Amino acid sequence: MSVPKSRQEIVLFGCPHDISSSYRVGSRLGPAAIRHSLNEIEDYSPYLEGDLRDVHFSDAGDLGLANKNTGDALNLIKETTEKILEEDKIPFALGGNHLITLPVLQVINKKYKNIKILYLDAHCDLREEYLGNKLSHATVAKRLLDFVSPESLFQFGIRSGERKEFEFAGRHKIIYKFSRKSLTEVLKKIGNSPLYITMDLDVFDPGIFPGTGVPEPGGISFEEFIEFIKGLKKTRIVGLDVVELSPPCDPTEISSFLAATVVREMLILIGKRKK
Ligand SMILES: [Mn+2]
Repeated sequence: MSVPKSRQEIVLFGCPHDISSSYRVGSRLGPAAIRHSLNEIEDYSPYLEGDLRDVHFSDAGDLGLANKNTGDALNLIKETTEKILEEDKIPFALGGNHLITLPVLQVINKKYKNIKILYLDAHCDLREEYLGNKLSHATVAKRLLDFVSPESLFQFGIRSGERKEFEFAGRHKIIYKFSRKSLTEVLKKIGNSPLYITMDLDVFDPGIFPGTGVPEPGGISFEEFIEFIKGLKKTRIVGLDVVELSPPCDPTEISSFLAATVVREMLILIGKRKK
């Protein structure tokens, strides 16, 4: 099994796909908005005390998904992830809607056995199908369970879904309270296993992050997010994504700046792993 090295390159790539979004589309514009804001904010993070300029990463740009149907879009995301892994780099996908997580993890799951998934989101995403569709941003967690066991999926920030989804999550102990205490419990279960982080930005409270397709009240604060990722310093992150920024939903651009800050923190978190 390939173990990530401390100076392993992280490759950002945009997946501007939102065809399956159920309500407000626009997350296809997410990657471009994140890049734009990332350019504007400071490189230095006073939270993690690290600098983007010390992180070994590159940006592969956006995949050409604009005219592709869902199947073709997912295949192109898969092929791209395969190439990044072949070069022994860490894929960091920018959404797009949450469905883009599926092809990335399908590929990662083939390379790394015993993959664990941290799933930050407002929504369970545990429906078998949504609006007659098995491949949807509202079913993506369920699709992951087609090839990963429920004991390997850890959801945080969840506050919206059908009764059936919460019952399923309860039976399999998938949902955890958003706190350092729960995270510590989960990190014990994860141990040194390869870890994938999928971050649906709607986990944040819509008061600070209105720029998303399906906002849910009662979300986390930025400070809670920072405390959370500080707890991840010793984990073995092998891939990640940040999804569901929909720039048209927030003309003030506050959401884009928050999303870019999240991406900066994630890059620094991985870049700062002990040498
Ligand atoms: Mn969501």
